[in-house]
Amino acid sequence: MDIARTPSTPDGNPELADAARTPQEPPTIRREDYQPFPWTVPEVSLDFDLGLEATRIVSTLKVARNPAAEASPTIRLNGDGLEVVSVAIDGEPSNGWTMDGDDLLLTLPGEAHEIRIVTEIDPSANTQLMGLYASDGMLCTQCEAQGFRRITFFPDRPDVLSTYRVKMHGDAETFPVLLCNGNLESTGKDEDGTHWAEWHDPWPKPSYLFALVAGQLVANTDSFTTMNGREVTLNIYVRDGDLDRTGHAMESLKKSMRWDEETFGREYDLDLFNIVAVSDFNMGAMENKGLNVFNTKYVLADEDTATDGDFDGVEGVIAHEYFHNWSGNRITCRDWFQLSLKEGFTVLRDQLFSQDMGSAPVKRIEDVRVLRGAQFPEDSGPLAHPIRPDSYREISNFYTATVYNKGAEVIRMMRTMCGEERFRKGTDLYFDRHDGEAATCEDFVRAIEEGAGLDLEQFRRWYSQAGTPKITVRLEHAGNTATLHLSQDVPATPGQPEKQPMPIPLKLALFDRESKSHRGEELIVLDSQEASFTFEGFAQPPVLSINRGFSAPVVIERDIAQDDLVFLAAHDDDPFARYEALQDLIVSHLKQSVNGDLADAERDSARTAIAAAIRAVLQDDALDDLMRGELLVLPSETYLAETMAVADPGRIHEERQALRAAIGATLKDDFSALHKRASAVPYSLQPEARGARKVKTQALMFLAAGDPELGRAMAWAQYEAADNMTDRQGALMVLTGVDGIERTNALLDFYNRYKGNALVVDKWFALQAGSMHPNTIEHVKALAEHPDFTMKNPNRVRSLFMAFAYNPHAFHAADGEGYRLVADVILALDPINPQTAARFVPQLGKWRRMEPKRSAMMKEQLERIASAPALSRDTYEQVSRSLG
Ligand code: 0A1
Ligand code: ZN
Repeated sequence: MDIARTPSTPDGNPELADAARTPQEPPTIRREDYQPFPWTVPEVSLDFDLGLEATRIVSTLKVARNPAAEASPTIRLNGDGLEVVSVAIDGEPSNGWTMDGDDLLLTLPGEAHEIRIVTEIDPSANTQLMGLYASDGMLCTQCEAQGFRRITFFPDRPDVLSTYRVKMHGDAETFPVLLCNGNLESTGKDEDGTHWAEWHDPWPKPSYLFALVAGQLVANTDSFTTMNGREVTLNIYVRDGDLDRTGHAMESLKKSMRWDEETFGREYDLDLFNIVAVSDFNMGAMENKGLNVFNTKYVLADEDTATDGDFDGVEGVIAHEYFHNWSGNRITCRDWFQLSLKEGFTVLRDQLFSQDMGSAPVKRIEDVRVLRGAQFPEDSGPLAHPIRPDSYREISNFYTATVYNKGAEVIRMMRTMCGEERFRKGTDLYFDRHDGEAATCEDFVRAIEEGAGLDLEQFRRWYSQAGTPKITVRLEHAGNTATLHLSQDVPATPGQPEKQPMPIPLKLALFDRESKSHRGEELIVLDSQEASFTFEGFAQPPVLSINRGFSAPVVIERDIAQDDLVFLAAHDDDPFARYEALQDLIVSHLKQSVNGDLADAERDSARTAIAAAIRAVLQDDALDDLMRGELLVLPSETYLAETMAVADPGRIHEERQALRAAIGATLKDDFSALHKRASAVPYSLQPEARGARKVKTQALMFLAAGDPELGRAMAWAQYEAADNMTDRQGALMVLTGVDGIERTNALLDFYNRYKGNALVVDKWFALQAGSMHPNTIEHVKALAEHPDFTMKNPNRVRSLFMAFAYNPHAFHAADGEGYRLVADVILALDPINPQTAARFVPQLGKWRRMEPKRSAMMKEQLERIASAPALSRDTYEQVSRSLG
């Protein structure tokens, strides 16, 4: 069955016809235009006759007029690429329907009716992976945000909540396992080799939380007893052969369930919780009620195939999706502008969980690194938007680091201002007051305000204003008084030329230079454009440690001496502030050297100071290796570019590499000793062993930069000795950056060793595309022709091309070849998977902040994409905003 809704394109290209083509400008949806839906749909019953190439859906909707909305006799049921097979109203076949674009319109005379609609779709032709699609011989769904309308006609908006009864029929051999939301009520066999299962979900939900899975799957089954004694069966479904890699996911799930009870008082509410891993998935995972669907990447892990980072990814994403059961499912969003209501809050919840499961300071630093690497550039570029956007053309484009990660930071600030206990009172009130509702960000803020007893009047600006505030900090000292002068500037962003001051909670401490201690941490809130704060009793000028724990998601511009940064890098008792001091030391040096502001002697002395600070980190016995490893991470090229008004990626790359080489050469003995010590620690998942693995590869990177010959030999030795993926991948990462027989041999060995394992083959592609090797572009072009490469699998596309697009030295090649390549990828991928294609656009969208030559070449590629004949709504929106 064809799911095309537009006629074939003139050249007859079926792929172009298949995806959501937009011959003209797609409309803009505005937050201010929200209207409640005129009808309620209390009950939905779906009957699926499943087939990989043809699935027939009979949908029966009980509808009634919505007393809370303006009455309308017309009901608009959204569709996307659907054709009507038949419609019946109150049991009578009806021809009284019309189409408006993709939507089905019906006129209903009475107060309540029953609508029955039959549709038929071809899941195997669904390359967008939205709606019902075939993946690896099984059927699965993805309905957030607007995928349900690709299955059947429905008011596909999050404020229409219904209970679902679903009957699934399918061939018993092709689909031995039949899963849906809620509880399994009955099963049966038919004589023709088909069987069926009937599921009922008692919790009213919006259509985006609907899910169905059918296929050949096996389960890791376990159970969890909730705080009130409810016994919950837990299943993690995977392909046969993957079962022995599900243990970590199951442990993570049980930990998440316990933690949400203990920390937020949230208990699970069904007798069954199912997770299914699928290999074709646009995102990380999806929180469908009682049936979470996961990208295999966030389920499967064992020591041979997953790195320590992968293990953390599994734990964090399992927790995130599970936590959505309350922050997302029990309380959902009124409309998609409120996305951060569920995503910002759930990211905060998963971050706090991971902090509690491992090292809290290390987790905080990692989260800030993600924010700075992904969200800060978004907030300072053409795609900047508030955490609660005001308009969109395609909602898929707003699953962003701003909505997710800055959204989490905004709620974290509330928590910082009122403290954990009062914050819990606020969230209790929120969950209590809005349970079962489709709520707004304003509802959340009001609940925290009332429950926690916090005045958030001015704080609401964090929801409406985009842009990262810049705080200028100057500390003055006279007599016994230290005076802190602060000012804030919230930069103009698209559509928001003028900004109001935001409340900025800043944790700070003033250090005494002699005793290397302070009198206690204070929290101040800067809520005006400028303010001064005085601190008495300082006979000597203290050293200021500010934005401790990254208490506010802002840029700090501090007027501070290099010696004071060295002091903080060695003595600050706040791990984040210590990390920050070392980063600042390095960033300020690299900015000067990139600009060519340094004479040779100045450069040498700065490098010496940095090397000394790093040696102190290597020698500090009070540090654990996990934290040591964090402190050794050099600021990324992307972050460095972000700190500059106009960036020259070529110079940034050269100077950063030169600094790494200088540190590696100066500290060769220290790093060699560290590598040796760390290599002696046997494999385990305990923090000490994980820390050892982290510093081992860090040491290798510095050594290889300082002495490539030695680095190559050590990396090869680490590769050969590896008994786990963390060490093996770390060594291979270093080897991919340098020429030589070791590189060739290691890449060949790695591929042959893991060629049947898609997730590890993804790593093989990503390591080469993300490599420091000067010929990375040629390697990527050759890899695109590799038999294992396909544009149809998002993980594979990301492993090759996303890794390339986010590899600054390769993407920003001086001749513009990287930009051409990424534009080609966007154009080729757009007809297949527009959501994934559009995710490449922001890299080219950085053109305004690049040096003139690169800027012009990036813009030219955006214009080339813009002029393509039939772009998807997704790509159209991102390209036009990027050029606008
Ligand atoms: N709600 C999910 C994210 C998600 C969004 C859209 C998707 O469609 C392709 C898939 C997943 C989460 O936050 O985990
Ligand atoms: Zn989420």
